[in-house]
Amino acid sequence: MGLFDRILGKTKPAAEPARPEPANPEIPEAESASPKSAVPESRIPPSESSSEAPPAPSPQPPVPAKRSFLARLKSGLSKTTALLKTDIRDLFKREGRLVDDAFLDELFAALVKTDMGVKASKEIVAEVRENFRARVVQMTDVLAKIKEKLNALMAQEGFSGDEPIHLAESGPTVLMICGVNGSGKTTSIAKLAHRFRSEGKQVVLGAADTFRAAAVEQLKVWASRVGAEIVTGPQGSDPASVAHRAVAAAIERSADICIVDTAGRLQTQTSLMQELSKIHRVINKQIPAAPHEVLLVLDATAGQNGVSQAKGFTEAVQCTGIVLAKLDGTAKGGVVVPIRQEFKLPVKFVGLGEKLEDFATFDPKEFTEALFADAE
Ligand SMILES: Nc1nc2c(ncn2[C@@H]2O[C@H](COP(=O)(O)OP(=O)(O)O)[C@@H](O)[C@H]2O)c(=O)[nH]1
Ligand SMILES: [Mg+2]
Repeated sequence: MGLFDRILGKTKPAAEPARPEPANPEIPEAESASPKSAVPESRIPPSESSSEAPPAPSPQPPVPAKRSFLARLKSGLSKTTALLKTDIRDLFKREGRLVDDAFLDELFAALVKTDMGVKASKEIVAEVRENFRARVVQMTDVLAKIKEKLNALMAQEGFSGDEPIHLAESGPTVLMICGVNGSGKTTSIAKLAHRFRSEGKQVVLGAADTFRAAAVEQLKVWASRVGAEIVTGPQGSDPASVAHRAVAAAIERSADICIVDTAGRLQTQTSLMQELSKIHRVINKQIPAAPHEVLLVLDATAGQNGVSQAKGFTEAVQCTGIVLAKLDGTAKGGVVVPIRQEFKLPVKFVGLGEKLEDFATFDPKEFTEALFADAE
């Protein structure tokens, strides 16, 4: 136990810049529900929002071809794969290896290191024990069994991975994005907006991270680049009001998609979590089925820490899925497994870099393939 605790203990909680809690987090909703605010003064057309000339948004083929997706995923997961590869190869230094307790312990340690969690690692080891105990096995046999078990562990009902976003039958589809500071929310919004734009959809962004002026500026630049409209509010203003105006603008413009950014917060900051619920309520008052998706953006480099974040956010607002950002920067890519196992929350997208294209829908089978790419 000590060994595994130590292995897991290396995952530090994500450092979070201290953020003062607002004195009065519950600003009356009446203000934001005012019909006057339906025409946002601060809504700016993309061409005026940045000095950079935005590229003309042209409808392109939407989703990248499967092959390029797998290649991208493989390169994104390369750090996790390299770790696994080294550890698993080390288990098979000799031709074949006897599956005994020592082998199973080493295998467990290798799996846990990827942050797939003790539970999943134990289940995989149990499967290997059951199938190969006291036998001399080749690496390929064990790998095939590990992949099979991983796929079974990650199998999720009701989510095919084809269209990860639950689209509204009519009117705008509203997506609300939440997560801790720096997890990759704004970048993921830009990537999502880019994806929708390339499908020819009209997108309105709501800059409801009113906490930092820089956050609004960052989203403005992205809006301009992807050709989306943006609704903003003054720094420190009520984020629910910005969210309200963004949805109102999307309705007024008959836009297809409205994506609402929110300020980073810790799942332990009660009043900020209440603020998030308020944004959710305000959006829901405008469109009864909205927000159609509440996506929690997790930083894959935080590994297991993401699991407790998912719990806190899901309690405050019903999250519908996860965007796992920064998968390219970590050897802890295995964290997808406990997130899927423990929350029954689909990992809908993965972030594989800082560019707009570095984004892919998540498919568990491809994930397993990529995780063990070239290990054989
Ligand atoms: N390598 C990598 N960096 C990312 C990814 N997503 C976001 N980032 C970077 O992470 C940092 C924080 O992202 P940001 O979107 O501002 O986070 P937010 O505070 O949650 O809105 C920025 O430097 C981004 O460029 C990703 O998938 N891969
Ligand atoms: Mg942000």
